[in-house]
Amino acid sequence: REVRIIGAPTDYGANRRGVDMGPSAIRYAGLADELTAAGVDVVDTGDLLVPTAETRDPTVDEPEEEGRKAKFVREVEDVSLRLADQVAEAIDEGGVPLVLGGDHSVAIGCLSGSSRDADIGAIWFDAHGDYNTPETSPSGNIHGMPLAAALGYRDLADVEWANAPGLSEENVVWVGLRSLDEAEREGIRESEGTAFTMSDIDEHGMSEIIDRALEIATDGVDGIHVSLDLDWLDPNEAPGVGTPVHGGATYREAHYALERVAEYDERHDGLRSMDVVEVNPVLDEHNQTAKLATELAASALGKRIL
Ligand code: DIR
Ligand code: MN
Ligand code: MN
Ligand code: MN
Repeated sequence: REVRIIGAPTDYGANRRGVDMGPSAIRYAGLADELTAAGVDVVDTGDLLVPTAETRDPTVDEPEEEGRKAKFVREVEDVSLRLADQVAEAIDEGGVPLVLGGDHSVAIGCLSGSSRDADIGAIWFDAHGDYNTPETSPSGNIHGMPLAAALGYRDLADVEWANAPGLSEENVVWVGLRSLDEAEREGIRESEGTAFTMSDIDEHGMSEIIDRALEIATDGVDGIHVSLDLDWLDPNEAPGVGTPVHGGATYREAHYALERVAEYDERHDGLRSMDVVEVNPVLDEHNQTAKLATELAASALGKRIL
């Protein structure tokens, strides 16, 4: 199978500039070679054209009502629509799209493209829930909203360009949560998705948690989308992210989880699409986080130790 790399160099969704350099940093860290060594055919389609944030006004088209915030919503819409088309096209042509962020708002286009003609589940490897909406978000940053947008949650229900038609909430699994905003926590508690926190991983171990995550995400669907926010890992491993949170997944826990994704894919051909997001080279140490992103992508796509 062909893995199709699609760069999405956005930084509309986050408040730290630099995450738009993620695709370059990840390529520079040797992604194509790493994937080739993992035994897959790699095609790099280059980057989406993304206007520089400084040339845009973040507040244009923000929801009018008081207390609703979604910065750069017009730009995120434009990128999401084009990205969704590319993701859907890659899948149509028999490939697995591997989208390089950029901030986590790129997951909106991934999920909507991946679920265009299929029922999908999603595994969300992230310190954060990304389940805010313009109403609940304290930051107004869309990188904290992609799952809520894809699921059409609350005030995002009518935002059609952001909704992922074939993604059902029962097949959404968060793995490694440790930082939630207040309203977001409520939302996740009430959601039909399944949330595994870092405490769950402490208690049961990554092996059991990833087992359960795969079982839930893949139940009754055509395939899954895997979203990998590098801040899922502990900042000791992945310092180059905009919103680091202590107490994250270790290097081996992360690899193991993604190796299990590859194993599932090998048996069921069920990894439909993947994104690797929030790598910020400006905050990184010697491209360590980008390097880790390439290694983890390779693990998910079939790299084996033996
Ligand atoms: C925060 C941060 N919950 C927000 N979210 C992040 O802005 O909504 N997601 N960093 O990965
Ligand atoms: Mn995220
Ligand atoms: Mn995060
Ligand atoms: Mn147990």
